[in-house]
Amino acid sequence: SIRPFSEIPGRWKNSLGNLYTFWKLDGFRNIHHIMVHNFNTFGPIYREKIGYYESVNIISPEDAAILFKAEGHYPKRLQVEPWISYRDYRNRKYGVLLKDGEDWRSNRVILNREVISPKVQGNFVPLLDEVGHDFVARVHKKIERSGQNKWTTDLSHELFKYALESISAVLYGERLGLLLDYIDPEAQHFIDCITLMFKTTCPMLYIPPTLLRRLGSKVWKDHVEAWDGIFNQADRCIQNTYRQLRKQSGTPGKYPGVLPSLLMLDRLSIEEIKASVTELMAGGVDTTSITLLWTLYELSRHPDLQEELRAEVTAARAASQGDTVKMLKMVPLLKGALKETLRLHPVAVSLQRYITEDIVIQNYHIPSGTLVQLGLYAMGRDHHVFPQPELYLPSRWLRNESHYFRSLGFGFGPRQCLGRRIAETEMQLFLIHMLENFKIEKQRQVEVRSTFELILLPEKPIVLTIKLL
Ligand code: HEM
Ligand code: 2DC
Repeated sequence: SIRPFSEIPGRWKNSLGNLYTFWKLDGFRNIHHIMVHNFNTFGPIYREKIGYYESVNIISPEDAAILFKAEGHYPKRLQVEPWISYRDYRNRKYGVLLKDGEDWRSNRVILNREVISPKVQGNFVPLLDEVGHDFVARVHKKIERSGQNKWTTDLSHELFKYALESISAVLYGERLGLLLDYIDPEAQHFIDCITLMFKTTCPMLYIPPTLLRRLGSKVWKDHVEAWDGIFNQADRCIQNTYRQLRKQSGTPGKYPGVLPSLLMLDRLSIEEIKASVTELMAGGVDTTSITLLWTLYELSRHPDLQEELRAEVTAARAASQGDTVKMLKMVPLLKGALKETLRLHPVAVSLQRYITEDIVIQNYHIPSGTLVQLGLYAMGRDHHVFPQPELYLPSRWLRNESHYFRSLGFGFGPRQCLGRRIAETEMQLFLIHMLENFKIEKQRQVEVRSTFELILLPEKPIVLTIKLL
């Protein structure tokens, strides 16, 4: 018989005590490891309450399927409270990231057409391909200057610039020029603000930001400063595009970018467009750059795999005869590598939904309205779900092993990542260009773990050596 909600195992009775233990364990930065530990202790389902934040946690793909079937017509994930507080504080509109209900859906449907529908990918490819070219040219220059046929570096800063250049090209149809020698201080400030914004979000997931605000705490002030920097920079870019559009200075026939398309479509208000475009710009930097960094790290640790991927890319280049869109359809192992990176190093530690109907998971009754979290990091490393989970094996995504609810790095369904198509295209093109030009090698055998700064990041710098082929 089905067991009641109150019998789900876990520590959910003393929320303040849990917050204290969590804090002592440095839980803010280790949430992913704590989740793995909890699944090991309690099994495939547990309940938890830390501070004001209560949830049921699950780990298996079959349970994820039940969860997403109960997400309803307006899927709602955990609200990141400090992000909401900032918008309210500064009187700024929510974009698609923070909206809910019909308001979310009506905006999302319009954005989908311009950002994630298969028909727009072809528009993004030439823009992103050019950025990929420029990145390679920049690395060539760095190698030349080193006088050693190689360049050893922590690539993260270069990757942040690559990602910002890419997302800006797609959003505004224009190049910022971040891959040139001159470093634009405004762009660098924007990048720093995003990092600070993510970092200062973490403690406020568990302590109400409105309380921290009244206490005049540093973390709230830093958070406000970070978002102010993000919005100011995005406003400048948006104003710029808007002015140019009014002057009608676009080239006929050329894809103008996401923002001009939205403005010309005229189905969202300017304020709504601004809010969502700012979210796309801010969401487009750390996510793809860190995933690429992890991928290069894995390639450096697996030289044979790197050769195999290079062979796939070379063959696809030859067979596609200059048609880059076609080429992207001929690199399944490369796509497997990106899935494998997100399995071991997901950007999001969990996926969450408030369920809109009663469900039964692991034979426990869960009432409608409950926040249910799928432990994405824990699932990716669970040997019940992935045989030999510790191995980086892109080919596991080609074999007919079950992929049922296993590839969830971008989330699921109508509320999945809006930037998914851009992110995938950008990352595939980056890797294609890198593999065609360079060999990636590692320093020593170092195992790098993840740390939670709202998104999961490498706990220490990853130093790689890039060599001419
Ligand atoms: C939402 C992952 C890149 C913008 C999400 C979600 C995940 C995710 C897991 C939540 C989905 C859900 O709840 O089902 C990733 C990963 C990325 C990436 C792994 C890259 C490797 C990007 C980029 C952008 C972006 C490049 C912007 C261009 C967004 C937005 C949402 C979102 C706006 C909220 C969508 C909504 O609520 O309707 N992302 N993301 N992401 N992402 Fe991404
Ligand atoms: C963080 O417990 C851990 O894609 C929390 O591009 C639950 C949670 C809720 C929402 C998740 C967040 C986690 C991680 C970062 C995500 C976010 C939704 C969107 C966001 C996954 C798992 C992200 C990085 C967006 C950010 C866009 C923003 C900068 C404008």
